[in-house]
Amino acid sequence: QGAAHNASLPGDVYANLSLIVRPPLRGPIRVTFPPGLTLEEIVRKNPYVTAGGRYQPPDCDPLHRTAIIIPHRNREQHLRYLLYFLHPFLQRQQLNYGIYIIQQLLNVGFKEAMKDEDWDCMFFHDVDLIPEDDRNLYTCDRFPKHASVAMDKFGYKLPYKTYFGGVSALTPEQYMKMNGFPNNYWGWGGEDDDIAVRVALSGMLISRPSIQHGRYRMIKHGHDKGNEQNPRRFNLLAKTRRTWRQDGMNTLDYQLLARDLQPLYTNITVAIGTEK
Ligand code: BGN
Repeated sequence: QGAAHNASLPGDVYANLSLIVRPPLRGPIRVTFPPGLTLEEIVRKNPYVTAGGRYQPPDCDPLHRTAIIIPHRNREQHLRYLLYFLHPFLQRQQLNYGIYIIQQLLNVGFKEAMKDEDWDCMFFHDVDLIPEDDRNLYTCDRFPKHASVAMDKFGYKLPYKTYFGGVSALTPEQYMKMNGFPNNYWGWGGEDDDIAVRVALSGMLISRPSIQHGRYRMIKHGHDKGNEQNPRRFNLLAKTRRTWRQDGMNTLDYQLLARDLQPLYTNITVAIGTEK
């Protein structure tokens, strides 16, 4: 670090330097929730984050451009804790990143985020999951990636083999290849399973980080009012094979109401009609 005249250094010294000057990752993160945390405090702790929750490393040229898309409704406290951990986590990974909050469809988040920047990776992130190891890189793989493989609520292992819920990441190409995500799931449950089916139907596999790195702590919460279990999810899931080409990015229909550049995130509000 701090090699002032490295232009004159021989090659093997360069190689050694690249081992010393590597990303400031820390590995395991102790996740505890500070009481009375405010957005102002998070802003103060992240002086390089710019309007709309955007960041670029000040001292290097980032290799990766990652958009984080967080669906969220009436979960202010969860969002605050997630932002508190996520901003420093992404900065240690030296990413060019942006954080987007959407109220409804993940497809809307995808489309609106792509208007800002040529992102090469989209992370779809539950609002109540905090990553516990920064070696879990928020970059994309050759196949759609399921990142939250070890959640505390499932005993730090997958609840079932095809589980794709929590945190997942796709390149725009992978996303479009599977026609994005479904638009017709309302309420809780099934959408993540539908997405896993789409991945397979469009001829892709699922990539995953190791169980040591893909660890997440869930913020405990009671029943979520206004997000009841969706009784139609079994039916919808049974039909995905027939519907995925006709339901997704190619049938996305909404009206943009607001695009609000908050200090720590971009807030997207749209109108999408009601359940059909
Ligand atoms: C599954 C849910 C997922 C949820 C996981 C883990 C459904 C579809 C009908 C089989 N799937 O049962 O959405 O992420 O549990 O909680 O309900």
